Amino acid sequence: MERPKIYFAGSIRGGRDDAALYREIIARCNAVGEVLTEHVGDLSKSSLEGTTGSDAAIYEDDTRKLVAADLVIAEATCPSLGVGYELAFAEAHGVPCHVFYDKSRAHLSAMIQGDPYFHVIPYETKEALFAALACVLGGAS
Ligand code: 6IA
Repeated sequence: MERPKIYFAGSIRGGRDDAALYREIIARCNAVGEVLTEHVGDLSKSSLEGTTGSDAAIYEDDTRKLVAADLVIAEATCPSLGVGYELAFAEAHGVPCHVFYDKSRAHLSAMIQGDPYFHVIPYETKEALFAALACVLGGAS
């Protein structure tokens, strides 16, 4: 695949504690492909932006991008209803999903961990995360 379209999923209204980490993951994804969801790593955006009537537009836009994506990279340490929904939606449309989470900080939902469709990648250090991400991206490009 020449420049894969990558849908990055990370918590927004579920909590923005890991937004800086999302930005770093997105930067690495952008080095090999086209990230369709750069806003997820935008530290200047509040989690409540878009609450005044545009949620339907967000849903339409994100589901359209998911169907067009070659793969999903999710960072799921911070629990997020939206990320869980996106993963199930991607599975329903046959889009490969790689789900990273920091096992020293979180227990991943059984609904993700227990679904053999998902490539779940637990990590404990940023170095381990980025090494595993490089393997995934190397296989996708
Ligand atoms: O339930 P959550 O809000 O934590 O869900 C996060 C996931 O849903 C992310 O992976 C996004 O792809 C998607 N999502 C949630 N809110 C937005 C959004 N809000 N814009 C685009 N995708 C969204 C407005 C902009 C925002 C950066 C503040």
